[in-house]
Amino acid sequence: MNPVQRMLDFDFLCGRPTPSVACVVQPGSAGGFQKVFFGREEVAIPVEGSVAEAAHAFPLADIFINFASMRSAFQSSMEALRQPTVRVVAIIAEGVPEADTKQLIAYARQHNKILIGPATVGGVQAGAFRIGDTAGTLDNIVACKLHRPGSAGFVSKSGGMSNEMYNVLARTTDGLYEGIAIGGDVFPGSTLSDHCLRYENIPQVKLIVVLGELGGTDEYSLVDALKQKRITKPVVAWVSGTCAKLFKSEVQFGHAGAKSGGQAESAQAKNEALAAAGAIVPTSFEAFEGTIRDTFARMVAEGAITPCPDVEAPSVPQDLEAAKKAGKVRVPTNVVSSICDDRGEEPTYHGVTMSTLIEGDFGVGDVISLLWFKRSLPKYATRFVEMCVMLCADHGPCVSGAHNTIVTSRAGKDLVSCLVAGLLTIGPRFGGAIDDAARYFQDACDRKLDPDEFVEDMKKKGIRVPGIGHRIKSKDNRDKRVELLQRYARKFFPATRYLDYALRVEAYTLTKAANLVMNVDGCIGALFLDLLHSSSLFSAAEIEQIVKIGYLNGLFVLARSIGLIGHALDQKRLQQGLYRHPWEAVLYI
Ligand code: Q5B
Repeated sequence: MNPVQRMLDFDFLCGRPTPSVACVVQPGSAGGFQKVFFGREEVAIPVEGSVAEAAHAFPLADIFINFASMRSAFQSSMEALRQPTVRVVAIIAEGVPEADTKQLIAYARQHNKILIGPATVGGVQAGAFRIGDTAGTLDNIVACKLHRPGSAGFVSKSGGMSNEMYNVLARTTDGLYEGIAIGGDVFPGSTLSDHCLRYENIPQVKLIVVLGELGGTDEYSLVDALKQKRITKPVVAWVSGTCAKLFKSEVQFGHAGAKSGGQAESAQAKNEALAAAGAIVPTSFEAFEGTIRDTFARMVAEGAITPCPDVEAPSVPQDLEAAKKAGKVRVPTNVVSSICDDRGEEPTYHGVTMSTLIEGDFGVGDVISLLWFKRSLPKYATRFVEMCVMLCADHGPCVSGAHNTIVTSRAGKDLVSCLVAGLLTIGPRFGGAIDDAARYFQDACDRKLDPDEFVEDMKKKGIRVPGIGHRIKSKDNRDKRVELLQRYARKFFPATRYLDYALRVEAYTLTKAANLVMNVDGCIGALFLDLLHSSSLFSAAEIEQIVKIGYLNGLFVLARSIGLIGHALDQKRLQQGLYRHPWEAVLYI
């Protein structure tokens, strides 16, 4: 889940009236927005294209949280520090080069700005604002009472230990007011003492808790501040890493800066110095919790702290995905699909894997069988499907579809528009008569109507027999495609009952006019009926459904798309200009 959502969830828990995130900076994506939930409502957080644009558009936003990678964190952080409206920059990335961090630190100090990180989870002001993922899950936040302010100011290097300590503070005090993890780099943007000095000036912070670690000399600045009375509030502090002395050689702990160096950098030396300067230092990490509890209790008893009251946190609605995963809700699906599955390791077409199709002896006919008919068809059938696709791929530039595609291409339109312009001409007269041919031939043949009876019956109804007639093909100029399909079917199909019937219809229509031949649509329609009925692979109900819902025009659409794409590209390749129909080809009436 994205960090903006997590920050807004925290805001909602705190009872903020508005989200703490003003905008998201995404270089090159200005003008958009990111959809996130604020409690139960969805809100749109604006996306700005640069830090400068964001600062200009949102002058009240004074904290810049940088989630950029270590490679780009420096540049964007520097840009943020340069904005007059930006007061604090937090860098989450680990591995930012030390030289870059030093430059950022120098600039921030010169311009009185606060740099948190790099390599930090950030920080949290209880009841007000959190940086990114600080303090973890919403359940943890409520358990640690971070949805409302307490009296403790906390600072540590480690983000993980901060989470641990927020829990400790919730159990031992009235909770956290503000907590910062400065990050474990050798050169943190701000130091433990920087934040302690800030806490000294925040009236709501009554007690300061510090968790340092071995390595570096940061804790000595705190020692100095305590000695110089620049920090007067009670400081309970522990420097972890006392176990380092048990190792014979130098030890490097989790953080880049956490390594046992000289004696002064040891946890023991720093704990001793802090205690000597007036900090309340326990005898061990185990005793840290008790020391905090005792100090807080004493301050309450002395009247230095009036514990902040507990507040019940509102419940943040669970995200659907998380609730689904946890089995808490059931959600109806939006779509039902039964022909393929792309969720597994490899996509399948009706259960057949891509590898099977590619590595076996399969072709487009098999793909159509699986995706359209939801079964594997025998070789003679898939070959027939492929023949239909091959034979109908194109029929010259003058047919309706190709003409439309050509005109569209010459009008400068894109490939998809050209293709669609051509496809949209496919219908009852042009290419889209296969389904109707199958329907009428099947009905007439099954009712054992004499072909002449059928044709005359259609005439009475004013319906042209689908699959019969052609603009240029005729009795003496036969359509080669129809001949090829027939020849194939007679050789490989178990039966050709419907083809035979269609030919008897043709014999009758040819007595009326020479161009009333069985055309390619009629031939495919009749032969598909033969395939469906004679292959024993389809039940009667399935055949009825195939014919009823209209599978067969799909073959022409699929095939002719190949040719139409060819025509669209051809026109572009030939750099043909805008087409204008000649006046003389139009009868003006
Ligand atoms: N008459 C195809 O007509 C066409 C009749 C008929 C009874 C008929 C016409 C028709 C049914 C739809 C059909 C697919 C419009 C065709 C294709 C793909 C293509 C295309 C390509 C490719 C042609 C003259 C006289 C009239 C009509 C009568 C005509 N058809 N009677 N049943 N089917 N067929 N479409 O030439 O007495 O004078 O009024 O609608 O199957 O699209 O290559 O071009 O691959 O791209 O314009 O092959 O047959 O004839 O309309 O002037 O009619 O014949 O009633 O009689 P024509 P019309 P009358 S394959």
